[in-house]
Formats: sequence, C-alpha cells, structure tokens
Amino acid sequence: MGTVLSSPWTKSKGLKVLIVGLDFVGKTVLLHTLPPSDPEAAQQTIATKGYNTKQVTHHDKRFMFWDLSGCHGLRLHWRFYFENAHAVLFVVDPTDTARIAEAQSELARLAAEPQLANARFALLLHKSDLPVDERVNQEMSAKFAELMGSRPRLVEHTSCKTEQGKRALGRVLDWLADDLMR
Ligand SMILES: Nc1nc2c(ncn2[C@@H]2O[C@H](COP(=O)(O)OP(=O)(O)O)[C@@H](O)[C@H]2O)c(=O)[nH]1
Ligand SMILES: [Mg+2]
Repeated sequence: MGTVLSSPWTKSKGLKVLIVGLDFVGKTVLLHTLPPSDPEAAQQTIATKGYNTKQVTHHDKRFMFWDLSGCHGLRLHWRFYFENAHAVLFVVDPTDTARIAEAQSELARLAAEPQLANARFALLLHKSDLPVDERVNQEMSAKFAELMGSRPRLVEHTSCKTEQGKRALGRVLDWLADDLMR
C-alpha cells in the first residue's frame, strides 16, 4: 500500500482506480458520470476497444479512473493495467442474468491476481434504475464476499440514470477517499 501511495506515478496523476466488468454493463457511461459529469459523452458511448481515463478530485484526493474494455477478447489485457492499482470497481449488470456466471468467473480471476492483492474492491450492482430480481443481487454479493474474504470491500447499487444511483456512486468516491485519510 505504501508503495502505491508514494509512487511518482500516483503523485502526478492520482491514485489509480480500475473500472472493469463484462462489456455493455455501463462502465464507460459510469466513467463519464463521475464528477464533473459529461452528459454528452455519457450519451454517445460505443463499445470500448482499449480504455478511457478520467481524472477526478474528491475530498481533495486525486484519482485517475481507468475504464477498461470488457469485450471478451480484450479482458486478458486487463493485466497490463494492474500495476499500482489502488482499487478495482467491478461493475455488474444484474439484469443480464444470462451472464452472471461469466461475471463471477471474471471477478474470481481478479480476486486471485497477485498484482491486485493489496487493492480494495467495490462491487457495483449497476443499472439499479431497472427492475431486477433481488436474488441475482444477493447471489452476486455473496460470491463477492466469499472471494474477497477479509479484504476491504464495498457493495453499492449504482445507476447513472437516477439521483439515488448517482448518490451510490458518490459513496464509492467517499469510500475511496476515506481510505486515504486514515
Ligand atoms: N438503465 C441503465 N442503462 C445504463 C446505465 N449505465 C449505462 N447504461 C447503458 O448500458 C449500455 C452500455 O453502456 P457502456 O457504458 O457503453 O457499457 P460498457 O461496455 O460497460 O462500457 C448503454 O446503452 C448505456 O446507455 C444505467 O445506470 N442504467
Ligand atoms: Mg465501454
């Protein structure tokens, strides 16, 4: 942890936070919704082929968010971004029930990744504005808890379309910033 916080890269760009998950779960829209939000960019997302970044300052703490492509063939490239990652936001679309098992297996891969052993993980049950089978959320959260063990973790029901969902996104930023104040 000390090495991540004190690295020259972190000092110049802000703490590195990865936004990952399957494709089409809403990662890029979420990135553009982080403050200062860019509603126009959030409306025009196309499938991400590489990555998008955004610098965010929250409670005087600087972060660099990396939205990595979730397309199947590109998920193996996530590992090129693991180094010095302070946190991982794992985004799930719980309405996409056919791909929950696939999401869980990607999450398991990340949880077992030695380079992310010191990273804190948040599970974002996204698109919370849509009707969802609460059992899917519960199953995903239980799997997340099991994979994380004693690691610091957070679960939030986020959405880019409702104030409630955006407040949940704000709590994710609080959680990231609070960790640094200790
Ligand atoms: N209902 C709903 N749709 C969303 C939300 N966030 C993103 N989307 C939609 O999900 C789709 C995929 O979004 P995108 O950000 O490109 O997904 P990515 O592939 O994970 O980067 C788009 O049609 C978005 O408008 C949300 O909070 N609620
Ligand atoms: Mg994208």
